[in-house]
Amino acid sequence: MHVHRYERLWIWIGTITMMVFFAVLLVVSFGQGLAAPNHVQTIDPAKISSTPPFDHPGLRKLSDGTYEAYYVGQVFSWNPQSITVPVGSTVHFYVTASDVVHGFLLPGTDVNLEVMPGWVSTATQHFDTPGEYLIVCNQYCGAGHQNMFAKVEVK
Ligand SMILES: [Cu+2]
Repeated sequence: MHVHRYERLWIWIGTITMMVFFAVLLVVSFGQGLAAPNHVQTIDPAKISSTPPFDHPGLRKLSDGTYEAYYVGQVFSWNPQSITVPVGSTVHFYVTASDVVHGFLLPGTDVNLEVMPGWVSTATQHFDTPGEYLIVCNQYCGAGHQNMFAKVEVK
């Protein structure tokens, strides 16, 4: 069967492009460990107030100097309202909701989580710049949605 020169060229360009995309996918998923968020941790939304560590939301310092911050979202507030960490800290955020779907966004950082009742969403952020970082809900959750915010103070 005769395949025209240009057709053969485009078949090769298409094949090589697909191979490059596949290689990028392999490097990003296995080399850099990037993956879609998954439901590693679940929680009964009706029992958050008696399920550690969400029964006492807040900040905990780990032995390696990093921090874990446990947040519970409910209409229309975050618990805790405010945490303070030193400059240069790495904070692992663990966020869940007790009622409806919320969003957990720290503008200017990579932290942007969908927070659903029954699931624990996680993100890690390194804070190199001192200041007050706002946490806002970016999923409309009801009439008081605009009042749903908290802050991270980095000093
Ligand atoms: Cu909201």
